[in-house]
Amino acid sequence: MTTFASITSLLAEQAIELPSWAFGNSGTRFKVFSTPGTPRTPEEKIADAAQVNKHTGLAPTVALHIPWDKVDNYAALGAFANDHGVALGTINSNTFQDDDYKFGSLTHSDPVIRQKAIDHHYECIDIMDATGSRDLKIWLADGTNYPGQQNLRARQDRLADSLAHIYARIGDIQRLVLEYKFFEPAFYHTDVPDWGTSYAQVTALGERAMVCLDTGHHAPGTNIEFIVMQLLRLGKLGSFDFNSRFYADDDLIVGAADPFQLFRILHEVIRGGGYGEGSPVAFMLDQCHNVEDKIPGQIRSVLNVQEMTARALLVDTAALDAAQNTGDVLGANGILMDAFYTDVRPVLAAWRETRGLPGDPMAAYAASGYQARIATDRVGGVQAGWGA
Ligand code: PSV
Ligand code: MN
Repeated sequence: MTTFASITSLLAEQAIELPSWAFGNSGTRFKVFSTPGTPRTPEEKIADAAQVNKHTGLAPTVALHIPWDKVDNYAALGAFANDHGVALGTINSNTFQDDDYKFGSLTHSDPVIRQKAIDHHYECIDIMDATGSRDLKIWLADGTNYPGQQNLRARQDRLADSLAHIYARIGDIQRLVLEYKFFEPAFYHTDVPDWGTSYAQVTALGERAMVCLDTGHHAPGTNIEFIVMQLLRLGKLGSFDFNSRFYADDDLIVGAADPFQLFRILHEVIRGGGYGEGSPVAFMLDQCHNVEDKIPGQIRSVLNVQEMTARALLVDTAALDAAQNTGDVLGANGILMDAFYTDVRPVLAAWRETRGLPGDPMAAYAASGYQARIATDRVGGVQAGWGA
């Protein structure tokens, strides 16, 4: 039996990157609700993200989305983040909100528009140089709605060519991570629909190009942990965008819809060497808080990841190997379920306190008065929202 004491040093290594856009307003195509205290600037988003780290010790970096988080001076923004106890992380490009990209960006048939999309990525790499960010994350909305609308193969070839230009600009200690999504906003086909396509494209680029797995980007019923295992096995799992879904790309709090799936994913991550400080796998959240308060929504999210990581670390792997190798079907399943059903919340709370953190970060944040303070202080200006 694995004990909690034996996993705390690994738990202490956990770092989960927060998305700046989680702190802005978001919604559906039907309505975006505003929330008192919503940040108006990238600095205010970073200040809010720092609250999550302050109460949990789990979220030392913040990902930016360009142009949503455009500022004049990125080095100054990085210094601002440092002053708040966090650092800037992944830079996300955005080629999905400009009229020129109606029929595609990196895959577009018009070389002028394709170059514009490539240039946007060059700009993102310049920002990475200024912020010290390691990862450029690319998600493309490129795709089509109708059979016959476009030449699928030509688009794939143009994508490979565009990515090669971007990759050539990536610095020695930087990486390109390519995210896949099986549909939306395009409904007939997307140009990077699945892990296999992302894998094929990044493998052609080189070793500093990896796959990003967004847990919300799969068809219902997909065995995501199998994909995790395979990408780790191939050495190409670069990062996660964690969130949870009931139906499509719901972007809900990770672990809320299906905690068991999160546990299974983390079990494969740990087994495959994807966990811990030396691992190439970056844990990130990609979520939107449409009706709940955003800062506690992010605190809940990182705690969910921590709780399922602890349970996955508690799996008795020696016993599991033995059961698996002797064909003990129910024994093996039982060993996994024993870990999954272990309530780690009390021991995690006590352990947090030994590290100078609040045992109950949700309660500590609620008691801090920060939410009321930002609601009072942040009056006027334009609240950040999805796309702003
Ligand atoms: C696309 O659905 C996505 O998952 C990509 O990661 C984007 O950058 C992010 O959402 C923005 O909402
Ligand atoms: Mn994502």
